[in-house]
Amino acid sequence: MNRTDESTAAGAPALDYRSETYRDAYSRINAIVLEGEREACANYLALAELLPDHADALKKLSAMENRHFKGFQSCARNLEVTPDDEFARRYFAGLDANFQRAAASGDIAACMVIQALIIECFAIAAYNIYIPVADPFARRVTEGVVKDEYTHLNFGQQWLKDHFEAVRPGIEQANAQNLPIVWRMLGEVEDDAATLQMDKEAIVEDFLIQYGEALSDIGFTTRDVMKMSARGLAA
Ligand code: Y39
Ligand code: FE
Ligand code: FE
Ligand code: FE
Repeated sequence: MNRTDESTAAGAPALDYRSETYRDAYSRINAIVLEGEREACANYLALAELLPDHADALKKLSAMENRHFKGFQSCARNLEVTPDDEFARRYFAGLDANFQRAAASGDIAACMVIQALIIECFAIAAYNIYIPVADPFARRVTEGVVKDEYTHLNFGQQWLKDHFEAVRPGIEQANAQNLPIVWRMLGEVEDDAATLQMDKEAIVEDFLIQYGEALSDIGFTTRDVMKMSARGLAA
């Protein structure tokens, strides 16, 4: 390996956060994050409507997502990047349509699986892998955000656990329908993520740890967790 003193401990070349290449990839990854945060903000408000008993807590989660959105907007401004919102809307269209359909039919379990389990685990995995390679400004922002995302995951996890017997088939169905979409989404931005020195396999691994821990806490057996996590993984 031809390492210079500008390379990192792992041997990867030093990132030039200001380069055209980095900022071009960032215009898509940051836009995805912004679209995700925007939708998460709306999704928790939709859940507040569906769960009046938890409305106050859910509105607080929604407000946190709105702060995340603003934080990541400042990360783009800091690097003078214009997020590719068009790309991001298309990117999230499948998951968003499934959430909207579930919300419209009052399927709270599916809403919880899509937003609070799958999307939150996706966020946690992506942010954990991003933090060590982020520019110093974005690193501070993301460190604050990822703590909140664990709170969001825990909220959905607790609700699904409290209703496990009733919602078990709904969780399995929502998992089967939405997990393959997430694996596809990850594949779609693999190259842009690599430009940011975010390794796809590392994101998958972190996702599987968070998601598996959540499912087993909710009440699934190890065998269930394995089956459910593998849905669409190799596709
Ligand atoms: O709960 C939340 O805040 C989640 C909406 C945010 C998800 C952000 C998705 C990030 C995907 C980045 C992909 C990098 C490879
Ligand atoms: Fe968030
Ligand atoms: Fe969140
Ligand atoms: Fe946990």
